[in-house]
Amino acid sequence: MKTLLTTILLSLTVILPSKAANHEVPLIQNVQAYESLSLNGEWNYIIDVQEEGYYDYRMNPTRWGFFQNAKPQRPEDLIEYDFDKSPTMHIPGDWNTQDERLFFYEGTVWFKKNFQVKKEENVRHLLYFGAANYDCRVWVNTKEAGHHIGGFTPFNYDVTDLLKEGENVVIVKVDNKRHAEDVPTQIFDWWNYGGITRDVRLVKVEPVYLEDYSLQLQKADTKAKVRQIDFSARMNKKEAGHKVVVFIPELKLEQQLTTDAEGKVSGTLKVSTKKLALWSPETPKRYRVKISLDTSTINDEIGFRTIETRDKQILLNGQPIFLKGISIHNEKPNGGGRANSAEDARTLLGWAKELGCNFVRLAHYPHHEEMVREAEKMGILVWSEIPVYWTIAWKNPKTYENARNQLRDMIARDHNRANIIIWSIANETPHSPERDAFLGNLAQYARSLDNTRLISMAMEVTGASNYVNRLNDNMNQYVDVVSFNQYIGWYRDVNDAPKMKWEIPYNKPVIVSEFGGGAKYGYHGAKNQRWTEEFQENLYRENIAMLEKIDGLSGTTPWILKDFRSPRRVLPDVQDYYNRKGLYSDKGEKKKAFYVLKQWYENK
Ligand code: GCB
Repeated sequence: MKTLLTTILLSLTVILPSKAANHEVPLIQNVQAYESLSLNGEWNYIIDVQEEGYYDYRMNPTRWGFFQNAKPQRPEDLIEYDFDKSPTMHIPGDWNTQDERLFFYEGTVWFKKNFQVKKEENVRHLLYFGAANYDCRVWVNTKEAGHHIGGFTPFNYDVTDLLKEGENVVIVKVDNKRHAEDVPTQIFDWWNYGGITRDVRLVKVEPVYLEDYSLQLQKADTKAKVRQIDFSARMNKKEAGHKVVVFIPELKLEQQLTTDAEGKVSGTLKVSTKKLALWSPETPKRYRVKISLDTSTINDEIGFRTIETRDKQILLNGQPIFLKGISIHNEKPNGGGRANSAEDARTLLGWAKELGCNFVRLAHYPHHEEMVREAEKMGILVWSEIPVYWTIAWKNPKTYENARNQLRDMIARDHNRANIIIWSIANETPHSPERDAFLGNLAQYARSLDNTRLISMAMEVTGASNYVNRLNDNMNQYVDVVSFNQYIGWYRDVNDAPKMKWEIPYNKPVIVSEFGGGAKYGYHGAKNQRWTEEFQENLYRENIAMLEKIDGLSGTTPWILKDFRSPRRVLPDVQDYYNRKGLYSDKGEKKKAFYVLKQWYENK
């Protein structure tokens, strides 16, 4: 018996130190509604090319890592780093544009910030990161809070038990090295901006709080006299008997519910059709909503609308709509760098509005939350996507789990935003049975999380003989809208757009999710001269005329609003590490093709 116990204890001591602590809790809905301490601002950082601060010289995780934030205690102590003597950079922010040594860097950087906490009874603290790209480990007062993978989705840790009264320290290790089994994979056509790229906050919650809630207008006949709004909510604890009240003052709607043993509630609010102003691009009406759990209340502003398809049409609030869109990367409007504020969002979306858009494709990963929120206020519909892009490791179960988590968190963050109408699960993926299984499962998972919106993905057409382009993708059965990217006039068939025909053999609406070509702002010449604004202008004219012939065309999101940084674009004097397919230059100057698209949208 004694020997058995000793064996168990011994094996435990072997296992315990290497087991990562995990304080991660499901993402809190509407984090902005809570009182919180912003941890944005200056953070000390250490560039750690060989991950010296994490692995020992045998590549085992070291107990003496930089997360210890150690200081020499005696004159003879050897400590070969010092956060407080290291430089600082602004968080949120990518490291590439804040330190010229890091412009092309892909690896590990450590960050440190001190902050003050007042411990209070009946308060829990969630440490919330809007996003960190890509692989991120967090320590609070030298204790590991958790490990998160994925560069564009938020995550939060309940760090209550790691905090102390007074000064606290948070240390974050971010690694943006690329790997074949990651999501996205090793190659992608955008800049791999590293770091803590979105806001960090310490959020105050009560011991029992609403982890999630949802308000969603039910679809109905356009003649229905009464409309129904489904409400559901889930607490962080599985406890029955808590009181939840949802209240929409302007509509005088209120419902009181009591949590079940799962800590959940659900109900339906009924409102007369006449009274309810629907959210739409023309009238982006949002209602103030108060949601209380026992004695605490949070506020949201929620719009009500329906989105569905009928044969080859997309119906917003029961009416057919043509989606006048543009694709956007989440990059700052002037000069590059990760966009990370409401102001960046307003500028980018303002440019899309000037183009006449009612729709944006936020490619190729979930954008900053403010992109969605600002678009909602401005009446811009949104396609939101996860970075399942190109050659994903379809057979790897960990890769699938990673993609699934990113999908879950994208939907968890934004499912109360009325302007999001499409969840996109992939972009330009090479066909194979493994890819079909992976994407088929993802599509079903997306639908299980949110069956009120449309599902799509950017597919590819295969060129057939005699100028026929055919869409043939097994994933057609999983999507509500068939979307595809095509580059006739740029990568293919430079002069052939007028002769092209289309075969899209599915009775579903069609979105052309990309088309376009490159031009350097200010470079002029003949329309067959690559990189001139005239070449791009002509390409847009010919493409638009060609796309108009597609049966069921319900929208387009040309590639792309603005020139964006990409390591794949190396041509000197023209690209200089920018993909030049923008209708605006990276500085926000309009190219000639801008006016072609604007005119088409004005007449559509
Ligand atoms: C595509 C990709 C997009 C690229 C674009 C291009 O098909 O979806 O990410 O940036 O083409 O410019 O080649």
